[in-house]
Amino acid sequence: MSNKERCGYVAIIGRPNVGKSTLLNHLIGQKISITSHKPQTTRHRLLGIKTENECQIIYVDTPGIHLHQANAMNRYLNRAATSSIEGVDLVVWLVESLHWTKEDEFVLKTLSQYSVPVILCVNKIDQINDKNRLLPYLQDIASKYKFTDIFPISASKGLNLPELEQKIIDLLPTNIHVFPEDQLTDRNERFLAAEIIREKLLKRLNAEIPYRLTVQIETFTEKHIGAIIWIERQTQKSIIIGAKGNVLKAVGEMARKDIEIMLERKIFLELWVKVKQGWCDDERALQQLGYVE
Ligand SMILES: Nc1nc2c(ncn2[C@@H]2O[C@H](COP(=O)(O)OP(=O)(O)OP(=O)(O)O)[C@@H](O)[C@H]2O)c(=O)[nH]1
Ligand SMILES: [Mg+2]
Repeated sequence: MSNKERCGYVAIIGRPNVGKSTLLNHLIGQKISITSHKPQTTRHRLLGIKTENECQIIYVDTPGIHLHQANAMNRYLNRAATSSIEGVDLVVWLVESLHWTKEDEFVLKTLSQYSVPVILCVNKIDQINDKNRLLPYLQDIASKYKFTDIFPISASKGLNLPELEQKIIDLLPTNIHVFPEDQLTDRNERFLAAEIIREKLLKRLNAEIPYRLTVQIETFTEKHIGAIIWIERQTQKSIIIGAKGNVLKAVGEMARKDIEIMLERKIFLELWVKVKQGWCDDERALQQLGYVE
């Protein structure tokens, strides 16, 4: 090991929809984690790795920590998020500017059970018209915890992200690199393809349905990817397929284009919709469908 080599794990934590995955993608400089305007988009812990010169930052994207733990899936999401805090070198905690909620309070309570340093990022500052409102908000949050630092940022616009990254680099421990320098994530193409399909379903479908489905890759060859969209009830099927199959067709086309960009080759994408009764609240079904820590 070169004596200057540095490496550390940085967990990105926060309630759903605050912009964690958007931040991870921007910091890595490539889209790895799916994003959407709906809460509970991220369901699995996922690493985004950035190696530059002597420094390797291993970002950990996590599901949003939330209060309403209605079913086994919700509990899995919270477990996956909170267990990601254990053993990391640093936490980046995201909140949304001017929107403090009970879930943020819950995240704060969770974080205070660990002794890990926490950088607070107040995201979506691009949305604030009256910038004078930001300072009192920052002062109020700053008084809640002993933060290592506080950054007002915009994850989607890239505001203050170089400064945030520099701070993270400054805090990295001396360590040998865990991953080869060209590796961007710990997840394979099969996983990422399933996520891309789920992202398009989140974009295309309204209300509750996206929370009640999951995507499982059945076939993954050079030219052909086949995936099952598992739903909870027969009645959800017609919504996902749409009139004359238009919804499923649109989802398939959008997903195929993104998967082709990721794989850098043409593929044939086939989607099926199948029912697995009540899978969201069934621990065994969850495990079978890849929700394993
Ligand atoms: N205006 C604005 N929107 C943002 C910013 N960062 C993220 N968003 C939007 O916020 C929404 C949620 O972003 P995600 O990155 O999916 O949020 P998340 O925290 O990963 O959400 P979960 O995975 O559900 O916990 C998306 O519509 C993003 O485009 C930002 O800096 N400014
Ligand atoms: Mg996310």
